[in-house]
Amino acid sequence: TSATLFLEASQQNVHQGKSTAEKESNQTSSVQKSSSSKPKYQWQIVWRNVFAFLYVHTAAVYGFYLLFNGTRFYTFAWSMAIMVISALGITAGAHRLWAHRAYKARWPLRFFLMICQTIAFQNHIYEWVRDHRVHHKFTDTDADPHNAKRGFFFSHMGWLLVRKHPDVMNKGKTVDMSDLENDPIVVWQKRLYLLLMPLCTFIIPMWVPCYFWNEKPLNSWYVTMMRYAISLNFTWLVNSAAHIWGMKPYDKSISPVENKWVAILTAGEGWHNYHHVFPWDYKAGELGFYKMNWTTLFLDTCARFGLAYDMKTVPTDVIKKRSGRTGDGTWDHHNIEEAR
Ligand code: ST9
Ligand code: ZN
Ligand code: ZN
Repeated sequence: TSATLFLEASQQNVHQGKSTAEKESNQTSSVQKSSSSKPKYQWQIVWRNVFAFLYVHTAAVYGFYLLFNGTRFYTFAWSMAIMVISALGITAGAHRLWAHRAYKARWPLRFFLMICQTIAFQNHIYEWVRDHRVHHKFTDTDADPHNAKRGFFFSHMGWLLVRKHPDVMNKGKTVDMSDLENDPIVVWQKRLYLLLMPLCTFIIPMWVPCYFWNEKPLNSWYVTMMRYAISLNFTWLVNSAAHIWGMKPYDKSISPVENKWVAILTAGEGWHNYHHVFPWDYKAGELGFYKMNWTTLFLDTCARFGLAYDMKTVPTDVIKKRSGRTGDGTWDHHNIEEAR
């Protein structure tokens, strides 16, 4: 009868109301405390990513163990070579070329860097660049995808484990991406990413040791996981450590710092205070210290062969003036190392 229907309906409402309340009370435990003036918003954990990264990191530790227990040396050397190549795809490719347009590249170099970037599995170029441009435009705010104000863990990997803050989407819309939409290599990679990425990141790197020097498939798999986990963590250090520990010779009002260790581990991407002040410099640092910036060495070599051109950089007097005006006083062109 209609009376029972009504009763059932209202009971359902009560039930639904309760479960929503329960959900909310569960979530309040993970409410993010942002600066007191800002309204609180709720984290939404993406469990798929939590489990995926847990697996990658656990498998990486086992891969490390296997390195000393039955893995062939060639397999180790191969995975290190793959790591270096994938790093170039991120530093020279996604970062300096596509995100910042710090130089121009002929199509064979663009194609090579696109493949390298695919090996790194850090999302396709278009998505990587969009997040990165939004990071530069809205650094240290809620619209920054890996806002360093939310602490080491969030800016390191936590931001990949939760849904993005609404500001990232809303303010992110103001970033122009038309140059990438007009680059056929970027568009092609985006379209085929779900096919290309597993091949380039996992299947081919794992198959080569098995086929060419009879590596055990499981050894090859876990060492591949180790290579991927290391390259992710090194990259993430730019967003975490290089926004926390170091000097600010160029602009003391922003969180990015100069961090030598991050530069060493990321092929030259640790000179992050400079990079945020002069993002269009193809060196991503003031000094082309090849020792700690071999991405610059790679790009200079490409330029010598005509594959890269229009390399943008910043004259020292401009840097000097800017440092004098906004730096923390540690800038010194000649003994910048001692100052650190
Ligand atoms: C990874 C990336 O690790 C690492 C980047 C590091 C960058 C470092 C930079 C430093 C310099 C370089 C250093 C190199 C050193 C190399 C050394 C190597 C040895 N703007 O994202 P969705 C909109 S990836 C504008 O799903 P959710 C947009 O409409 C690791 N709009 O948000 C979008 O739709 P569509 C592997 C934006 O649902 C929609 O929102 N990958 C923006 O909140 C939904 O977007 C993974 O683990 C924006 N910025 O999910 C996957 N963003 O795309 C991780 C979004 O259709 N990702 N919109 O246009 C995910 O699972 C999800 O993105 C999520 C957020 C759960 C994190
Ligand atoms: Zn940054
Ligand atoms: Zn950048």
